[in-house]
Amino acid sequence: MAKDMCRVEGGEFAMGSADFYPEERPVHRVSVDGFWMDEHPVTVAEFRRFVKAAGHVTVAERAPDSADFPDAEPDQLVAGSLVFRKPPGPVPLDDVRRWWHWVPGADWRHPNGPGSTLDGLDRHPVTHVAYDDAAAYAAWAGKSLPTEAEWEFAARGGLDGAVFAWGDDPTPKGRAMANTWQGQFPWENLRLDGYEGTSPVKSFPPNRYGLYDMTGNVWEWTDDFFSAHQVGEVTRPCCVPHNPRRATPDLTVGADAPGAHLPRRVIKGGSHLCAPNYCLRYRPAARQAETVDTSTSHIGFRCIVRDEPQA
Ligand SMILES: [Ca+2]
Ligand SMILES: [Ca+2]
Ligand SMILES: [Cu+2]
Repeated sequence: MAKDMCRVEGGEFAMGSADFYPEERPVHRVSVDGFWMDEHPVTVAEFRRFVKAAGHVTVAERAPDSADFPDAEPDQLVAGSLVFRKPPGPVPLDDVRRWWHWVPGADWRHPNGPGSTLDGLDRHPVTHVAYDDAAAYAAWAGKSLPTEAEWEFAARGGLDGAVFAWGDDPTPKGRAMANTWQGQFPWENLRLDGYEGTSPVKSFPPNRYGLYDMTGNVWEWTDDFFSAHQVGEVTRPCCVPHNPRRATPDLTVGADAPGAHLPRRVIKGGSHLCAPNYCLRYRPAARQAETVDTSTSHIGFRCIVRDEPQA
């Protein structure tokens, strides 16, 4: 198969978790077919090759359409992206705008905003990519974005029911197993894992399928629309749902938030900004809704190649 991909044999697993956030419930059996998966998130260097070859312009590099944001002032309709900025001291955790800033001119080439560069970041995951950018890359590469079930099955690496991609101990033998946040989010980053922001891919051990950075480093887009609870749950033990999907948007999710009319997809795996005091989401079961046109400094993606259906 293509280089830098890992084989994930099909199988059945317990999807979700009963022990953390409500959107991960209920735990239910799911099966998936086999596939190949990128061994690490798509890097800056890989994304640059795609942009050069395909001439792709990312969502963050285009001014938002006024039709999508009828209430916005014209000077707000400029290209940009969401950048995390560490506040100087403790802040209440009830408003993400205390650390997420919409920065005009931030995009994959300028991950920290205008003036920032990609120097030294070639092997870091690409960031500031919206769902359409990830999907365009996948199509160009002859690959696909994983469904949520495929992503979670791969992240678990065969450790059915474990809390983390490597087992139940957050730091086995004191070792950091993923790039997350240690200290009090969002102001105190102790960097016990060695990294303040994103890290070069493969800086932490792979899971048992040979996949790196599944949890932590950057969140990863999946192809599924978000629903408030796990989809495909069945109560009859005879019927394990096969790669259950949500293929149509649920517009009731986030209906009271800005951009409520925009569909939301599932992102998986948490990021370098996940800290136990705020967001313990560097786990295979963790899931979050993200509006499809959103790009940030902590979301990237990876692709899969499904087996040809047998005739
Ligand atoms: Ca870190
Ligand atoms: Ca990840
Ligand atoms: Cu998080």
